[in-house]
Amino acid sequence: MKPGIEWRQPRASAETQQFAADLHAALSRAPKSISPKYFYDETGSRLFERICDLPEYYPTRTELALLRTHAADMASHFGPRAQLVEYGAGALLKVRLLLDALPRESVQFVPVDISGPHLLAACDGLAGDYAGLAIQPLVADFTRPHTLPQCPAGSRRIGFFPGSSIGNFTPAEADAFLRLAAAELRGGGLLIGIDLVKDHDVLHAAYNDADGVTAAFNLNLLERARRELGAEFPQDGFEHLAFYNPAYRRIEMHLRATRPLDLQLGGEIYGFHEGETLHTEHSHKYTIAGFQAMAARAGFQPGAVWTDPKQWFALLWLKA
Ligand code: AVI
Repeated sequence: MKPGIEWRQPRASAETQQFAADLHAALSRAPKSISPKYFYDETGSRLFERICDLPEYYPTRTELALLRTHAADMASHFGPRAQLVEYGAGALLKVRLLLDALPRESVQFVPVDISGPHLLAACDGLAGDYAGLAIQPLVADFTRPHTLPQCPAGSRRIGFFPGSSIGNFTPAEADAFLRLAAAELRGGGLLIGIDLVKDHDVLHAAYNDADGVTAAFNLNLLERARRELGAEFPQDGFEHLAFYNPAYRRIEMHLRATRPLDLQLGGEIYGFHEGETLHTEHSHKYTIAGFQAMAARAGFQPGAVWTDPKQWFALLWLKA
């Protein structure tokens, strides 16, 4: 290094700093638990895409089939012109099925996602395939107060929240999101995907696939901490645990210590006893009536419901 040139440690991104702070907090509380949003780094997002294609993981396939079959019927609830707001937009694949059912000039599409680079790349792809579609991406955390682009004159604001991602919220977070959405969609409505209560074996298999992709997805959270934050813990110190908790109607995912061990993070040491877990995700399953009641408390009026013959998944129209 040349004399006089100071070498500085590159500054961690804001997201990495937040991950570090949240992981310290997660490991300090009893029982230990962290937000599932930290699953989704590059590796985690790729693993999630693989999960969506697994034979055991029915939600993606079932929701796509519902959208393919009923998109025109769903779109008929939107009114003649729509500002279509997709919450947590991601790869923008499912919305294409809705867009295909709408006259292009009648829609302004507003995908909202916290990850700017991914959102803009997905918008480029969409713009290439849907020439003439008005797209106004918004980089924001949609669970927090944000300002949507003004709704074009004569249009209704329609929300789209597929994937049963709401199931990963705590009940308080789900309620807060629905209230926020009901307020900003007033006069329009929300089309939302929810995963339904069903046979426990089907649920268990969906989160314990034979190829271990869900296990890798879960374990990646701590591997990410190793890569990004320099966390240290024994290589085979944790194992994937996923089970249905009927009292809360949710799948719980945990990382379970295989033996007594220490996890070192930024100068702190966090002890785990054998079998102790870090709770990484809950995935709530709903009844249609139960979800509609929750939505009604938040300010929506329940409307049409589309579900598959086995009633494993549903898309709900909620009038705001
Ligand atoms: C994104 N979310 C709706 C998925 C779910 O089913 O709760 C995340 C997931 N976790 C394990 N497998 C898939």
